[in-house]
Amino acid sequence: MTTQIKYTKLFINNEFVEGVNKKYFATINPATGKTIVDIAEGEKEDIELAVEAAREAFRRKSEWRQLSASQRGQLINKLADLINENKEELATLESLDNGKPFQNSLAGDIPFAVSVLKYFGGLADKVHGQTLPADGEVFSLTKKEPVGVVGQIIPWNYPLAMLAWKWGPALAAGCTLVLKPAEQTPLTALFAAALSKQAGFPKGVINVIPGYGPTAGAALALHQHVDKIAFTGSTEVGKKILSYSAQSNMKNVSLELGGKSPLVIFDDADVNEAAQIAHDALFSNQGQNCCAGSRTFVQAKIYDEFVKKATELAKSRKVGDPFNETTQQGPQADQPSIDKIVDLINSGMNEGAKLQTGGKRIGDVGYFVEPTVFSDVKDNMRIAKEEIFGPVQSILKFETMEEVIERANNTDYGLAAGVITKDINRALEFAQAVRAGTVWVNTYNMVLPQTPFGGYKSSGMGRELGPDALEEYLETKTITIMFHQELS
Ligand code: TXE
Repeated sequence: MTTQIKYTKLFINNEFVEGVNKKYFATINPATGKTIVDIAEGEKEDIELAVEAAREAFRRKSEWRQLSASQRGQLINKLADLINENKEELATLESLDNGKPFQNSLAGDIPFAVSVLKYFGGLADKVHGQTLPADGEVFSLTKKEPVGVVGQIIPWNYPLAMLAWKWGPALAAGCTLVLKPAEQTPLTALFAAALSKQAGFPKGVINVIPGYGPTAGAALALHQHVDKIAFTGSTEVGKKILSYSAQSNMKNVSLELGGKSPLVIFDDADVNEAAQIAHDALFSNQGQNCCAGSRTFVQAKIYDEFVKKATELAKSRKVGDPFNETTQQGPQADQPSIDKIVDLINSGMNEGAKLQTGGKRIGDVGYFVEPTVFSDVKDNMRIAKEEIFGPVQSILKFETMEEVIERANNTDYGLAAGVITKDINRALEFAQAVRAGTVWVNTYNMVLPQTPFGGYKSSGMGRELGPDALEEYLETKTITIMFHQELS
């Protein structure tokens, strides 16, 4: 697939510019391992310039600050429309850079980004405070205000969708922002930056600095003049982000981190349907999904039949060129991902899980892995505890509700969970007992613009999407006015 790459530089103040240190880094096509194009590398000095631009754009009485809330909403909607108009090109860039099947980018990631931006465009003029029955001769009210200059650091698994999750609520709230895309996947973020200028966002409101985590990312999270940092990525780096906040200016932090989400299948479920849901829950997006159903718990009575179906589904999964229409699974994101996945597969075999299918890297061109299924997985095995972030399904057996609730919750993570059953009481009992930010019943991976998404425990803090996401970008100001009532 050849496509012209139009945007390769840093985006500051509505202009594409070279980095201060004139450095470049290669963005790689994971299907071939070859360089797509060299991208300008942002470092601390560039973060300084971008934050300065965002601060200027946030200044009192700036063009951005003088827009009405509904005008901000219209700009966000305009950006969403432009993304939609350019969906073929954006989907091509996304699949080239990330490796996900083109059809998934075109029918999934890009429209999802559009609908998320539209949702927040619509919310922009529905942000309001309260009047409060405060004690004394006062009239008290609250006002919601933008938190200020926001730093946003995103991963490579859903590059444009993650951007929309971050930009939508920040812009609706009235913030200005500096985004650092993942070093593996900067292309669609730079294209979106160009579209934001076309949509009419004033200069400095949106800035995009491609670069590496420990340099550009850390400089953003450590910056004294960044009022809030929003991060999606590994739990390990999430911990660093919290400490960067503490080391600098105590900026607000929201984190969307890893998971080891349980999907529980009771024995009254239709086995074929359940196996398909569980397959999609794990294998979609090459298994690179923070809420992947990566612990498949199946009740004893249907366990053997389920394992058989799950194995058949994995065996029939078509792996290959992301631009081939029949491809269901493209390459993994990069070499470190492959190394981690292969290491965890080997640990599963060494620790005694039963390999039903897959288990190896495919060839040595690009980063492809066989769809892999393990049965007889035990809770203490690494494949049941660690986030694999690859096409590896781990199937565990359980007997009772009490047992499965305890085992499902026996993890440091708490991002999502699922339950499949025809019995509403079972579904509700599990949904209430599981410690996770999202619970799906008889479905999985239904992440929607309108519904809050985020983690319990080490899966993060704060919520994205839905009305809750706006709160992450707002401060509450209380105004109390003294007044004396005339007594008649
Ligand atoms: O993540 P990182 P990686 C998990 C998943 C995956 C593992 C490693 O298990 O296998 O993390 O992936 C930036 N200061 N998830 O290494 O390093 C980095 O440049 C500031 C789950 O890609 O966390 C990128 O933009 N920023 C996850 C972003 O953080 C730093 C999605 C994510 O990279 C930084 C991705 C630093 N010191 C991975 N170091 C999910 N929740 O969906 C790195 N970054």
